[in-house]
Amino acid sequence: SVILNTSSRFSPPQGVKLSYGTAGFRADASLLQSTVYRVGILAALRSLKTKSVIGVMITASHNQVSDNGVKIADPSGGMLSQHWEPFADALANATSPHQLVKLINEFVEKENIPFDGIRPAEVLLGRDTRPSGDDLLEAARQGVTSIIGAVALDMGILTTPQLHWMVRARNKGLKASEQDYFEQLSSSFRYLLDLIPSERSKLGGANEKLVVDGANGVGGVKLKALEKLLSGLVIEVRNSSEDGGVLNDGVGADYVQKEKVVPHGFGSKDAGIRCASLDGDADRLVYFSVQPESNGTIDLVDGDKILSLFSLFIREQLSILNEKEDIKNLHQARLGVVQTAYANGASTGYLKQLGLEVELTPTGVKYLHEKAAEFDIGIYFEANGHGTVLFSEYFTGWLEARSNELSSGSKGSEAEKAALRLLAVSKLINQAVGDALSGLLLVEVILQHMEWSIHRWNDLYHDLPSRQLKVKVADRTAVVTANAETVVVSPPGLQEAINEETAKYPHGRSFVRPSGTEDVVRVYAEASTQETADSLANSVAKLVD
Ligand code: 16G
Ligand code: ZN
Repeated sequence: SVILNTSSRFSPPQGVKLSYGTAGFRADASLLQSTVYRVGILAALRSLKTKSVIGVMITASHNQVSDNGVKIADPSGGMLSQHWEPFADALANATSPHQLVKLINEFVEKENIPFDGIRPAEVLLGRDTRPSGDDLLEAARQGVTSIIGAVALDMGILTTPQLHWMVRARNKGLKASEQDYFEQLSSSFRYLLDLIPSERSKLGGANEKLVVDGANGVGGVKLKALEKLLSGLVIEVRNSSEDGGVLNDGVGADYVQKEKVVPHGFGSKDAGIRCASLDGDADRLVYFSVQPESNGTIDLVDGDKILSLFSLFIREQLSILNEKEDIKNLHQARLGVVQTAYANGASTGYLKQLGLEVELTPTGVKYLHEKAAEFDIGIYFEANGHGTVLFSEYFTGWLEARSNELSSGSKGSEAEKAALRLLAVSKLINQAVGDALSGLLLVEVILQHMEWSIHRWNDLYHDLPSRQLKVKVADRTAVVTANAETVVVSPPGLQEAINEETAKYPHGRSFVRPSGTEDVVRVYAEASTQETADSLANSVAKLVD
């Protein structure tokens, strides 16, 4: 069985109950040594069980710099199987080394985890720029290597999506270094640029420079490295981690999306320019433009609008494919889009009006990702800017076969170009998890393809005014929801009361849900004006209190 010689060095914090939520474990960094060590153990076991490479990422995303966190990337590069989450909780909360070893042995037996030494566990470790990351990475390394024969590879400072991408690539037997990641993104970006119809001027509004807010984190550093390999796009990065600002402090995608104001380092001098903002670990992306003569107010182009842009472009390529008869063995690809209840009602209306299949899931990437994977092409986005495009293996196989035919001599019809574009999108966009860097490149190339400015893009539809509030309650688990968090089933009577309030407002919509990352109940409301959205949110918040 298992030997844990280092476990006594890390004892869990007293009186803190940790739970592996939508974002893994997250807490003040000083509380996390023992948890991260135990997640290292879990990752090694997961690697043995799946006979694959597993990832451990140390980050607390958009949280303040003193927090940190840890989460696991499964063999596909996606989130840890939900089936193992309760074991993660049990491990993190085990109070003694003895209890820890007992839990592990029981779980190894129950899950039939092979200790035959045929394939040793292998775990890739990454961290963001938080100062606590170094020590926590060491704790993770010790956790992994406490399992006999297990190998931990320190991949250093990375964005979260880079680590997920590497895990996925390793398990597919592909090249998986950071340089390989940069090369795949930059070459598929170049390829998409080259496929822009030549009659288009390539001098449209999207060709001016893009200014990016790096949240004072890892994303800005990596974007600068990536930009060196790019042609056809000029990027200015502000708020990069080496600029000295505080991580996520008045900067970053979460701040910009929630507050709807410019991040530090941006102001009226930037009015009208195309700007983007990454979050602290670069798995979220939003765009914005500074309103002229404003006090820092912005036009926000959020995840819903990125989803809409991707949907339009992909739908266009699919319909070119479907129109042309010269395509042999045409596969009618099923395209689906996935949102959460936070998606602005105007975006859902717009997508449905395009004739797209729109699905709703609960908040949290694992739910959206799972749903999107049911389609040949599944596009998912949370309004907060986390999302990606998933291609089924069947469909990429079909596209690849088409592109091979093309390279073996045929002329390059419109339909073939559409197939090549889709194939390039499947390589540019991170198939493991939402990735601000790959998402940004896809936005940029689509804007150039369409010859659109950020304003033209933002005008696809107009967001309904909305308001988010949070309510501190004694026990947030008392609020239980159903139907992708759109209705409350407990406490009894609450949903009826919400319905009654909502009915008073034209275009009113409101829902409440317990947060997965904070000890609060969140309230969302939208209505036809900002005043009425605010007022609806306030009345619903009172019902929860
Ligand atoms: C986590 C989730 C994010 C979700 C957010 C909601 C992942 C990787 N991240 O950050 O998708 O939007 O939690 O937070 O799943 P909340 O539950 O506090 O509202
Ligand atoms: Zn993040």
